[in-house]
Amino acid sequence: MATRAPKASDEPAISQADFEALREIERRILWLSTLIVHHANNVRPNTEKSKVGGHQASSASVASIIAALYFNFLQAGDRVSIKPHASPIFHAAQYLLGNLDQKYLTTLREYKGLQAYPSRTKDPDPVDFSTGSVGLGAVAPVFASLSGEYNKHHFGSVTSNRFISLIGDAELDEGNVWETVAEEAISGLGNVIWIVDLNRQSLDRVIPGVRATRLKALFAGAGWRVFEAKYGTRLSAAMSGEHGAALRRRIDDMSNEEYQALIRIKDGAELRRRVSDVADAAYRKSILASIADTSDDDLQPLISNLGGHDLPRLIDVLNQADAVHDAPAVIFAYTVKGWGLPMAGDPLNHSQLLTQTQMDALREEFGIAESAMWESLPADSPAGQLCREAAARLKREETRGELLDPAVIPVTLNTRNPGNTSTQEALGRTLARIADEPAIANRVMTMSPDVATSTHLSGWINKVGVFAREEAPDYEAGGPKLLKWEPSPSGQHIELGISEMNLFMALGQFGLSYELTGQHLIPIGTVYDPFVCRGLDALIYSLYVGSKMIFAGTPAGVSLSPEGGAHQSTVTPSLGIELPNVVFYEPAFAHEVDWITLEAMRQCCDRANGHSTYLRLSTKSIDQQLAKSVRERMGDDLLREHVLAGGYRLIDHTLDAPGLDPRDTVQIMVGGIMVPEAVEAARRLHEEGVAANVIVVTSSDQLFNALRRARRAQLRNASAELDMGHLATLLPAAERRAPMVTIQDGASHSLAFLGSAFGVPVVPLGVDEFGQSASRADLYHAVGIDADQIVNAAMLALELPRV
Ligand SMILES: Cc1ncc(C[n+]2csc(CCOP(=O)(O)OP(=O)(O)O)c2C)c(N)n1
Ligand SMILES: [Mg+2]
Repeated sequence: MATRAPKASDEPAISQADFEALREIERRILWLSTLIVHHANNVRPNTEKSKVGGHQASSASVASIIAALYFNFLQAGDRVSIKPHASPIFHAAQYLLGNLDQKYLTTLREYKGLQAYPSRTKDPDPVDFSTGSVGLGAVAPVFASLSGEYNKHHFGSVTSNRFISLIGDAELDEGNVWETVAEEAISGLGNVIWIVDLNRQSLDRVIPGVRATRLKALFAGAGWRVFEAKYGTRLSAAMSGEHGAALRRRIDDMSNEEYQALIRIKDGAELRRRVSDVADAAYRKSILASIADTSDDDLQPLISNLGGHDLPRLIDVLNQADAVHDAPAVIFAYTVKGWGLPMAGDPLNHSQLLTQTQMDALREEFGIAESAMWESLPADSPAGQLCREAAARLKREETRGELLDPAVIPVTLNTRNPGNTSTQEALGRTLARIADEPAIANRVMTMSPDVATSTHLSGWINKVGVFAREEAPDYEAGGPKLLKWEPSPSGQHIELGISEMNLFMALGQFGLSYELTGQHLIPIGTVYDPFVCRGLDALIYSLYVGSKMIFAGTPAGVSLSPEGGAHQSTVTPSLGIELPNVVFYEPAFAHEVDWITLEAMRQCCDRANGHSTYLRLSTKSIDQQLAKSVRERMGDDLLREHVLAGGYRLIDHTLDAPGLDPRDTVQIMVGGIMVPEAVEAARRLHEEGVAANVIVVTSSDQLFNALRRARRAQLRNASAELDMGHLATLLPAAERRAPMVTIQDGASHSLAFLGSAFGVPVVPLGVDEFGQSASRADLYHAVGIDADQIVNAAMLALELPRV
């Protein structure tokens, strides 16, 4: 890892010449970021007349930090997350580095232009981490660093170096930030540096009180190393003078609100009065003495001289943080929101924009000709030279490790399962089988937020071990153990604390480790299905950034009967359908779990077009014999294709109860583990003379996609032949007028769309109320998904008018 020794504190962090060039860059990115936003809002034609937005003040706040990072501190291999509202100034820096064509500078927030917030999938320049939902982008690099550590231990080399987050101070309000800070699994990561842009302002207000001290203590308490760039060189000098201690005490003790008001007072005499406005006469005298040598004109720049805008101070503190190798580091960089702009420090500056007159004045102040206002720095200037040097230093020429070849992943592992088993147990057995196949197992790793054993990962963990950067002593050695918990650098399971947010952030970053660290991993996570919602924002984030991962939500639904409403998920099937970049499966039988898991792994190998996979599983034991006849009838190859495409016909009345009147056909469409009840209902319906079919919906998501694709194709070309894809296979032409009953251990809404494919009535059964503790039979009866009610629903469906 390329790290540099910290400079001795009496040695300047950079030479005077570099400092001046860096100052020039700082001013140019401040100008360009302000202009990018100005152009988007006030110059570009806007036919809708609605606000475009963009954040001049938030960008200005980090002008110095961005300059210090990109044009001095960063090295190739560093991965950086930039706070959402600094997008304009990030792009300005990328432009000076030659990574962004000038034509994009006028496209902020335009279709296919610069995104509102940095986006790794949609921006034209290299963005390492997407940000936007505050708090999430901030922590992503920590989990990316963990994946880098994992990969170093497993594969030897990585393409990543350090993981850096530039975050807004109000991001520290988000609970997910503290879930990460306190996570045991990330302690000891020595290549993580967070820089908090401490401008004491959020969107609406100046953040009350003197919070920084408390925040620093929270980080330190969690084992992070804390640094600060608090006062700039000038203010530090004034505070170190003969009466300086009084000035330091006065500023240190004042609330954020008061400080923020002071730095906006341009009238020197008034500012002097306010700074020295303390009750104690001796104290007041000392404060006045400490600023006696500062003229009125110079007083405001002195009082607002903060470390977060002092380039040498910033570089020095970055180097100090870099020298920490055994813990993550955080730097509190004190800044002014709107720094250098007329709105500096204004509590309401979050969305404020400079007027054209203010823009002209700023351009003149920076000495930029109107004709050159979009220009980069002159190539022959020291600043231009520094840009070139930085660009050369940051150039990425990365050799990645090998991607797992999907061809080596078999279509089945023929995992052996008992006659009665659950889908959750089946996943555990499939993983244990994968562990026996080194060619595919070496890229697979698992993680779980303290529910590894209760989600059946023990068999896998016993074979592959638990990951830790250092071997841990085994205090339980010798005793009989069902689970071997022996952390070592070769382990392939990471256990997280009970934070579903951390699980999905970690899965997301491990699922991007090929791009971020150069080594391919297939991360598989397990989480109790209701708590998918607990980590949902992080899950959405991870899918949005293009991660390829697998997770099992298990156990799911009211089938987890005695556990009660808090543990019974109902809305997750809809999430599975609606979320992009992930395919949702709800299998019924053990062999389906085997097939889906292997297919999910193959999808993780396709970095461009693959997707993540969500398996919604259960602890409900299912008689595997129920699938015997369909396996014989279809053969496993064809059945597997159908399972992956979204469903298959388990019971076909023409085969299972020949002779029934096809005009009395009803389709029982059953999601996952409600199969036994659907089969029982179909048997009874056959006895009543009803031609019931049972169609197992293994993926409502795939079937909805088939419908959606068909309709989109029709929209494009109304005369083209209708292609309902797998839905057409499941519902052959002769049966397309038959009504449907849909059953799901989850909200009934998520399967109700099936009737719309060919326009038939649907009676949707599912769980549309909060659950409670009870036996499975009692609950099924109470919510209306037992065999009796499926039969009733089928009878009703047959009576409903058909158009
Ligand atoms: C999860 C989430 N909630 C709310 C917002 C709306 N929002 C945008 S910026 C902001 C305040 C950001 O303040 P800070 O992080 O201090 O950044 P600054 O603008 O000071 O640079 C808020 C609440 C958001 N982007 N994400
Ligand atoms: Mg802020």
